[in-house]
Amino acid sequence: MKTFDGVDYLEIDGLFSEEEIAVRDTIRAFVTDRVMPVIEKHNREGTFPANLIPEMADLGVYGANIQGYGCPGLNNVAYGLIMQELERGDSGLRSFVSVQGGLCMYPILAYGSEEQKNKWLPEMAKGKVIGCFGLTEADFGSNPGGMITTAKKDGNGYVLNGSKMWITNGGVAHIAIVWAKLDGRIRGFIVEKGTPGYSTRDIHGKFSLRASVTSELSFQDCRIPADAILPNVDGLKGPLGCLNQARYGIAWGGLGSAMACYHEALEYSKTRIQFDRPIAGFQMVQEKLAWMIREITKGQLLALQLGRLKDAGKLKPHHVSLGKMNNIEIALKIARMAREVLGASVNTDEYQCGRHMCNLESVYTYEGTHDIHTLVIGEAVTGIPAYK
Ligand code: TGC
Ligand code: FAD
Repeated sequence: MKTFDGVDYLEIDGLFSEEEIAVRDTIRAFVTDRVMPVIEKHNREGTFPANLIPEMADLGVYGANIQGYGCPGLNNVAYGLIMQELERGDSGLRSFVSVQGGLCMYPILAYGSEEQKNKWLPEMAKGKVIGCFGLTEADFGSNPGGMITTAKKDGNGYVLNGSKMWITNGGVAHIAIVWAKLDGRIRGFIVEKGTPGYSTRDIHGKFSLRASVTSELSFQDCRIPADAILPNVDGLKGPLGCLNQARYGIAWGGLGSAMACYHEALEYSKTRIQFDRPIAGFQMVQEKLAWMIREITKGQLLALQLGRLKDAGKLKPHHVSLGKMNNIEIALKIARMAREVLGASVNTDEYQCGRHMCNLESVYTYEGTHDIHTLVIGEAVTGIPAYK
């Protein structure tokens, strides 16, 4: 496989530490050697490359920014660079890792009991236990606070009823972090696969994130033990607190897709001859390439500042919204522009920008749609929430 040199128009590499660069380059090589040779096949067949799960565990990507419990304890910039490199391969791979770390290990770490942390986190870091995160319901996507899945106290435990929709890793997960209303308040529960009354159904026929498992979760009189509840949080701030972690990673991940598409368009334009010259020599193609490199560079600075703020404990949810919103918007536009540069060639999966473009259409929507993040920023600057 061809090596990937990344994109560094403005000597931004000089702003990273040696350790951050080393982590990035390790994951970059893994994606080049292990992901790129197989990803188009998985995308075509609609399968997740499950054989890579233990290899990624060996690289320490699950809960990479968590301290203790068998996790590497990297800083948040190194963690972000891991997300960038994985999404250079495919958004589905980054999704898998974001859900495992940001949406499943994080709530156990932040809201769980010491017993729950010791039981689950080391096994999840090793990739032996896979998680999924059930917040969205068929009728409650942008408005998760309206959820109708319930938990009822019943003797020494709880009974869950309801369903969750569009859940990444659902069908392959050993545990689900499920958000449900207990006496009208949102609470988190760890539900183990195989619990009677808990079932999953994979969603097929997807246009995007085809190399990722997306499922519906159903709970029918599903009885779970008393120690399944996450004891240290209640209310919508519980799941939204997890989303801050995953959205932060997505801000970096989008750059990976954008870089892959920029690279492909640049290389193609230098070798594609029309009117007896490389199309890279035409002003309108150069305008596209210049726009791509401009926006990638701004996106890199944005992601890096988010990471430095996060490491300093100063990152606010509305900062994360800016990163997720901006970097996925530019990545999607870059993928569409790359598609234009490739002409008809983009119609086959010999080239990757069509796959990235389709993936990014979903990334634009999940973890808070582009418009919801616009409203989060609107609220931050005006003080007036405009969601309802
Ligand atoms: P609102 O009244 O504003 O807030 C309720 C409580 O939550 C607190 N809060 C937050 N806490 C932590 N982090 C945040 N980002 C927070 N945003 C709000 C807030 O302070 C309040 O706390 P308290 O103590 O007063 O109770 O809530 P709202 O109902 O008006 O909704 C606000 C809105 C629309 C921004 C929120 O609902 C939202 O973000 N909606 C989007 C839903 C979403 O992002 N879903 C994602 C599902 S998971 C997913 O897509 C995974 S894809 C994974 C992959 O494959 O990579
Ligand atoms: P809706 O909320 O119905 O929104 C439809 C449109 O209306 C959007 O354009 C939206 O911006 C707009 N809109 C809604 N409310 C407002 C408003 N107040 N103001 C202005 N515009 C508004 N969820 C999970 O819980 N776990 C997962 O692992 C997960 N993985 C996913 C994987 C994939 C591949 C996909 C596609 C989705 C996944 N989701 C997951 C669900 C995802 O988070 C939701 O799709 C997303 O939050 C949007 O909800 P919705 O699809 O119901 O759209």
